[in-house]
Amino acid sequence: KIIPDYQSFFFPLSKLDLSSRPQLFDFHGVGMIPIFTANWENVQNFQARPDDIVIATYPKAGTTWVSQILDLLYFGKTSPERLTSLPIYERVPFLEMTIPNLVSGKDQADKLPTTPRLIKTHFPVQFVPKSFWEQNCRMIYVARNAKDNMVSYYHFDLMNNAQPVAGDWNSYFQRFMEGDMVFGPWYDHVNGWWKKKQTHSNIHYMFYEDMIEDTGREIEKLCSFIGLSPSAEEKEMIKTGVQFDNMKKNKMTNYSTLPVMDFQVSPFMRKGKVGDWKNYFTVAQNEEFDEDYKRKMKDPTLHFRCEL
Ligand code: PPS
Repeated sequence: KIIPDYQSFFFPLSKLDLSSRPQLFDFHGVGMIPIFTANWENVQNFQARPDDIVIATYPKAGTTWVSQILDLLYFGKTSPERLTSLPIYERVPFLEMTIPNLVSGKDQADKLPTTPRLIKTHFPVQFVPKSFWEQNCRMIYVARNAKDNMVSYYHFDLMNNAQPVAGDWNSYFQRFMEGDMVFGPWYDHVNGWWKKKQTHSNIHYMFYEDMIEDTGREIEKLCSFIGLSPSAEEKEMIKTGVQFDNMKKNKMTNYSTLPVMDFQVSPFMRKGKVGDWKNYFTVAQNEEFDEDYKRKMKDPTLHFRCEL
């Protein structure tokens, strides 16, 4: 195991003690918390390899889902034991995650024995270490409509004791629109990566809603982007393996091994749906959100679906 102490480190945080929650602070214009900035220099100096694959998302947009798909595509046949014995956060290190006295995401990524190395980040595009661009690495960005993304992030902030206090829904709703979130405003994140994609052909920009609509089709597109041609049987197995209910049951993908998350409050694999925002947004909030959204999202080529 690469990080044997991960769980024991988080154990003290596992009690619901809101006073120990981190405070959001401004970091180069982006809301951050110390566990994502403490190793900044080392993370920025990360030495990428040309075959590294970056999985980038705004938090709660489908990182774990796409990570599991890629891990299955690359290693499902050759080292299936990896998928059944290592949790997703060890197979796909979280680059900027840095916990004092523990191996950092950057060191974990350095030591990954696989080729390619699958590396997760929630960085807005301007924070991506330059070596990834110099090496022309493939990057897979997953975006999710803002309303569902907000609801998912709210539940995550309620249950994850390593995140800032979520507060009540109404204040969270305002904060999301203001962009006072860990990893900054959703709006800047999805737009920043979308713009970068126009000049960087090695970015594959995916949408959570498309994956829900037709997972098989999106796996096909991923395969052609990374240049893999799995058999029809393999693709079928992957599609089944990554269905929401199967990933929710799977201890290696459902984060139940991290006590920092209090599943009594909300599970990591919560609903996995498009349109759950309708259960949280009031009619007035929806109107306010749509008005504000129009002002912020000016690029007509970037289109999200809030329902299917
Ligand atoms: S994190 O913490 O940022 O890495 O979270 P992330 O994995 O990006 O997003 C978590 C949300 O994705 C949903 N999810 C899935 N939906 C459908 N199918 C599958 N297989 C799947 N796996 C994860 C997960 O349930 C979270 O969304 P919500 O809306 O909260 O359920």
